[in-house]
Amino acid sequence: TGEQAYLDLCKYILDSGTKKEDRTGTGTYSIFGHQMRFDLQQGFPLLTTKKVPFRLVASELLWFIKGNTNIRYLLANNNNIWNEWAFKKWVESSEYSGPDMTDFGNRSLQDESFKKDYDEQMEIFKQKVLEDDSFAKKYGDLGSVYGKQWRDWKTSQNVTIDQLKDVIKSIRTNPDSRRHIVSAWNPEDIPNMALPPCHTLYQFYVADGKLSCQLYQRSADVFLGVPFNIASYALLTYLIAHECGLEVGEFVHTFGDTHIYANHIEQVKIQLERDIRPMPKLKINKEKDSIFDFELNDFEIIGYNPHPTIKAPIAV
Ligand code: UFP
Repeated sequence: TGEQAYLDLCKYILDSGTKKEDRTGTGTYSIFGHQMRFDLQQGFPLLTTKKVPFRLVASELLWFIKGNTNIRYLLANNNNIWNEWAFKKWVESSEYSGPDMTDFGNRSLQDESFKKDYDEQMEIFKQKVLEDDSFAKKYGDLGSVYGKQWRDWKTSQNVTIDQLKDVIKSIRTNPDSRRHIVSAWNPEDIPNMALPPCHTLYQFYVADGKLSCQLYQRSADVFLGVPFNIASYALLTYLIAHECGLEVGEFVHTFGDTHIYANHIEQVKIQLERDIRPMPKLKINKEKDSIFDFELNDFEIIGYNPHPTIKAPIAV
């Protein structure tokens, strides 16, 4: 369990994964179906064998919780993790008149002079999203991503479902229920999404005064995505437990296509050489009750002393 389970998964994929082509053209080593468990009573599962940027995890999660789908909120919090998806929509639109940005993800890795143009256009794009309301509305919004499905799921009858509010209510009023589920997988809406949800569905479970959470992740970039995803759902579990007056139990992370990209292999090997350090703790501002009121400075990570960051290219 815990971080060792993560390292064991990496090792298992390197040893036994099947070479498999993928949508991004990068190529992966992949297995299908896996599960890891994290006991949240032991501490906060932020990996220590490389530095995981908690600030980005937390601001993204708050963005989901608020039901916000516009990258303006993320940019205002200095969080750039969703920029490429919004940028893509902008450079493919008829209003864009800068240099050609086709396949910017791969080209900026391979071509120095293209990367300069790309960085410049991205900077212009970010400023416009931050400063120009109507531009932000049109090009900063990612559409039907997590925040929308969690807080504002539209039914065919044009009724809105707030899954997050509902699940908190059901945990409080009927803790033994086996229906504490939030689904981001909305088949009707998939064509409107930049990226169909990777964290597809999650379920809560209450026993012995503790709240546990299980996530089904359909597709997992084990080196870059998963450390982030573990921390994000652990934080969500802490926040909901806090609001419901429960202790934290376990985070159970269940996977579908579990892969390491071919251009992450060397990085994974470096990480596997490192020793696990003590788990940090999470401190939450006890003066706030509702998860809908939390802001970034209501959380603090204590005792985090990770090994250094390991850089790797992201597949877009
Ligand atoms: N991915 C993650 N975690 C995330 C996220 C994306 O691992 O939170 F948003 C990875 C999984 C996969 C890629 O490598 O992003 C999504 O591609 P696809 O939709 O083809 O599965």
